[in-house]
Parts: sequence; C-alpha cells; structure tokens
Amino acid sequence: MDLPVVDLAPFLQAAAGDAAAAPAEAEEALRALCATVSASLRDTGALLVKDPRCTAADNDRFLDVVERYFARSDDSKRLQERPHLHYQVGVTPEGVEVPRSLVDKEMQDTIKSMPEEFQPATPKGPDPKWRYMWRVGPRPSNTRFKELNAEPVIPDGLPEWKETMDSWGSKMISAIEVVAEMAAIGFGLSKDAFTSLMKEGPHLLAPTGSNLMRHGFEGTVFAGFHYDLNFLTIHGRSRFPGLNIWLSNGKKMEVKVPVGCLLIQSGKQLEWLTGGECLAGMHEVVVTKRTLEAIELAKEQNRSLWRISSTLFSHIASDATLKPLGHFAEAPNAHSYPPICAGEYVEQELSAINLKGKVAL
Ligand SMILES: O=C(O)CCC(=O)C(=O)O
Repeated sequence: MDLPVVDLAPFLQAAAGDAAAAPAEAEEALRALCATVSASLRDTGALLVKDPRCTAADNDRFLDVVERYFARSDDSKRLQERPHLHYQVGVTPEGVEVPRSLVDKEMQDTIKSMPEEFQPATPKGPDPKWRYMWRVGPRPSNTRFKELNAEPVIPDGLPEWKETMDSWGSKMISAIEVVAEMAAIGFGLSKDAFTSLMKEGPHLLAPTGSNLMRHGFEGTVFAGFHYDLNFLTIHGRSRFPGLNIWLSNGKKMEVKVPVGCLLIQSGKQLEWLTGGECLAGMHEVVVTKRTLEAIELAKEQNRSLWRISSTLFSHIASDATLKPLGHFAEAPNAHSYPPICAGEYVEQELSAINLKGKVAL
C-alpha cells in the first residue's frame, strides 16, 4: 500500500487568499484534500506531504550541522545532557531510552499475535541511538510542567547551530500546523480544533544520531518498536534508510520518503483527541541491507557515518487537557481516553521509557 502524497500548496494559497480556481470549485477541491489527510491518518496512521516552504536544501543544512555535532566525542556531547529535565532538552546518550516494546506486556502480546513477516525486530536492551532535543517555538510563561518546557541547550563551538535548528524546526512546525488544520477539517471539527491546543506546546526538533561505525551491522535495532507519545511527528530525509512503519492494518512498510516530501505519523496525543479513531503509528529503526549499501556509498564518498533523522515531535500544550474532541467523544473506544493533562500524560510515558526519574546531576 502506498501512502498518499498531499501537496500543501493549494491549502496554503487559499489561506493566503489567492486560490486560483473559482471559489466553489476551489473550496470543494480543498475539502477533498482535507478528507485525504484525515482518512490517511485514520486508515494508515501516516501520510506524505509536500510543503513548498521546506526545501531539500534546508533539510541538508540541518543534517550537515547535526552530523558535525554527533561527530564529537561522547564526553563532549554529554555536556549537553540534562537528565533532571527528563532529557526533554539537550542530548540523550545511547543506552538510555528504553523502547516501549521492551517494557510493555500488552505490546509484547500484540507483537506475538502478528504474522511473522510483519513482526518487528526484537531489541535486546535500551536503544543504541543518541538524540538531541531542541525546543522550538514560544514557551508558556506559566506552566505546571517546567521540566517539559525548559530553555533549549545550545552546544558551544557550532555558531550556525541555533539559527539552523530554529529555522528548520519552525518550518517543520509550520507544515505540521497546516496538516493539523486540514485533518481537523477532514474530521468535521473546527479548523483550529487541534492547532488551538498546540499553542505554546513543547514542540521538539529531535534528530536521532546513530553511530554506524560502531553499530552499523545488519539487524542492529537503533530504535525498538514504539509509538510516539506526542501529537503528530514529522520526518524529513535521513541520509541512511532504516525506518520501518506499521500501517493501521498491521502491515509493516519500509519508509522511502520521496525527495522533497515529508513523512507524518500520528502520535498518541492524536489518538487521545480522536477517542482512538486515529491510532498512534508504530515504528522502529533497524540496520537493513539498504542501510549497509548506503554505508558503503558514504564511505566511498568520504561522508559522515552518523545516521541522522530529521524528526520533529509536535505536542499539545502541557497544561491543556487531552480528551476526545467533538463527535469523537461518542467514538466506540472513547471511554479508554479519559481527560488528562497533556503534561501529566507525557510524564507518565517518559517514566515508562526511562527518560524521567533519573537522579539530578
Ligand atoms: O531515526 C529515525 O528515522 C526515526 C526515529 C524514531 O523512531 C523516533 O524519533 O521516534
């Protein structure tokens, strides 16, 4: 099954007030586009989009600077480690984050019930990937969840870091906001049903950094089978393949993001807001034969052997309430999604995957 590719340009043009077609036709076409977005999130948990504001050159500039950061020694990267802030800013070293499938009995039972060809790889312990969490967008002046809304950590010696991260991060957020508006319209909710809850959310540009020199062997599980705890995740390009996603029909799919496209996956907060109608997308990152081919090519071309992902987690604001919205309150499984403060929910999830609860440095 191929994921639909939705070009966001017509929606952006209409929002800017210069829709080319006659208003009625244009409106109908936009509604159909919105329906494609919501249907894809509901039926597959994923979607490809094209946003003219997020160019391949921007993505490359971001990958270049993050590759330079991860090339540093482990000790120098650990200067940016903030366990007392639940790793929600700065670096998370390899061997810290525990994949949900390692600790969640229900998930393990689901995996056992899957046809063998679609079963995920079995992680042996915590993920051997690093990650950098870079806070994007305005923070709330007053919040019950200070650790989730901390100031970004700026590594020294990389003068281009802040501008590059802010620029790519805000472009990805802009793309997500459009997708969130289109999904809301497609679901029959008000256009701002999701975006109003995302205001001042703890959005994180969160590239993973996986050391292919140390761990580049077929079958290495960089990120064990898991869902994302946030609202919507957006991925730009990685220079090395390895990301597998599961569609809502249970089928596993190797991700090949076409040039100029971005991959969107639904997270647990969207699942909550839709009363379980849009399930969070499951995924894993594993070294495959295609990753090995890309490693060989990178060696020939003398390029970095760090696999960087262009991941951004968009969030519902920490102090906002997660609960099924509008007609989703009547969804058959709505009772499984009782009202909870988004920050409280995130803290529970962070505890489960070993990111919250460490002793302060
Ligand atoms: O490394 C990737 O491509 C995706 C990473 C991932 O699964 C995640 O950030 O949750």
